[in-house]
Amino acid sequence: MAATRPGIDDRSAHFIGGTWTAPHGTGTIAVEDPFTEQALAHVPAGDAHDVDAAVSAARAAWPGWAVLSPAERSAHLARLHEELTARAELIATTVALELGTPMKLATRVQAGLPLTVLASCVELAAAPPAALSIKNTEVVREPVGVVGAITPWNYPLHQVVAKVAPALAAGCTVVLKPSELTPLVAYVLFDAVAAAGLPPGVVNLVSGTGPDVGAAIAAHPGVDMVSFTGSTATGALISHLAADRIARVALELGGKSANVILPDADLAQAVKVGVGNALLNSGQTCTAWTRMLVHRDHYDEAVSLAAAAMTGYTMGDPFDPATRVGPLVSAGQRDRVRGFIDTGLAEGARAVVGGLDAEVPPSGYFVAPTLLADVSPDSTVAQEEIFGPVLSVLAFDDDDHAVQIANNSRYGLAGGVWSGDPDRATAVAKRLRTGAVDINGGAFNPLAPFGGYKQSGLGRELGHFGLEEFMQIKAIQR
Ligand code: TXE
Repeated sequence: MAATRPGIDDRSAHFIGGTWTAPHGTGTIAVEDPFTEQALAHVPAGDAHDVDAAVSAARAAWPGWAVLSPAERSAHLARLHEELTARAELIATTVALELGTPMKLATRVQAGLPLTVLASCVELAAAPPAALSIKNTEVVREPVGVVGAITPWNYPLHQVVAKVAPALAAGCTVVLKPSELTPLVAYVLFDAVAAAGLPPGVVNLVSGTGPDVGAAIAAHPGVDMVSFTGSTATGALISHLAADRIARVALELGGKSANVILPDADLAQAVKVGVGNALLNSGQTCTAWTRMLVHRDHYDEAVSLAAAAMTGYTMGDPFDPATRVGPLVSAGQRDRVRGFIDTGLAEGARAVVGGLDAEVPPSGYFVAPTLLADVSPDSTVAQEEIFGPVLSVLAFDDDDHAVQIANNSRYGLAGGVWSGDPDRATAVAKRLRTGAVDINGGAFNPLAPFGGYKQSGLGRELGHFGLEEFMQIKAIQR
């Protein structure tokens, strides 16, 4: 029996200066449901005029927002948290519809994570970093100003909240452009913004494409800082636009994380968690452990364990409770991922599970969970961010070799280390050139800094470090 699927309304306005505002032009964007492959709803295709209006509103609101006390800004964010919490179920269904995340995961992560992060920003806003005295100098922090936030589709509300909430907490005002593939959940956030009564202009939404609206935000002289999450190629483009006027940029980009399973680890547990991590959100996760590194002596056993674990990940309708893997976000993303699998096989990898001929549901942009063995560290599938349900298993000979393979990447976002010996695990973790490492599975901490080394980005999000990205440092000499 087919699962019941809720409907969703069209949206016809941007949110500028505290009110729903008609777009300058008449163009619209059809948002697709990646499971039904049908249009779900329409949103405005904004342009540079809309961006101008939103930046003016944010600039006008900034002085009043910046002079509020930390307690006042925290109280505003607490009201927003209440309003967003009241919409938790709507957030989960909206993301299940526009992205295809299975409902259980949509509830726990797509709705749960942004609420946790927003709650952490209520606290951060109330207690900003204290002034520091250095001899005759008082060092104080001030908000950067107007922030342009450009976000992707894979965790469409989390990525928005991880920018908007700390920016507001720091005393900045914001112009947001969500991904045109998944803009509908951002509209749920702005319903909450309107209901919470945030001062007009403090946070603004302009819906549209990257080249039309994103680029106009990144190039706008009234935007003091651009905070971007997305592909490394688009991140570089945005940096160039911002560089022309020396605007600050924060970039959260791609990843190719290694999950290093040392020979003294609990292999069954490490492989099971590793497979789950790689398949989370159909593999559309920047921190995904897409390279499983296993000691050569345990390689065959690890591949069999991973294969057994992977066959339990059932594909299907995100609204069917039995579904553990949803479709990819778009036909383009599905084709891109299939292209990588094709290249991987051509370069000598072996598909132990899944692959290009595996059966997938008749409707929806599915790629079957795929386990690639005999993957060489320099091959395309071991180097490029695939952003789909594809896990590669690689062999190493000793700890040094594992570290060398793990660091053989232009990315440096995250990683995992598994070992029965805490000192050995920590020693390896410290040698990985990445912004984060989880030992034996770790646990998510919303106050821990998040960000990348190398081409995975610039700056940090979340917690105290994330808050400080949105602040200037001033020295007052006496
Ligand atoms: O990302 P884009 P795409 C990676 C992942 C994925 C690949 C392509 O590997 O397969 O990127 O995804 C806006 N000026 N990640 O093409 O283009 C765009 O509208 C200004 C990793 O969807 O980077 C959207 O809001 N903005 C990643 C945002 O950039 C522009 C998450 C991201 O889209 C623009 C997503 C332009 N010229 C993809 N062009 C992660 N780090 O989590 C596009 N945009």
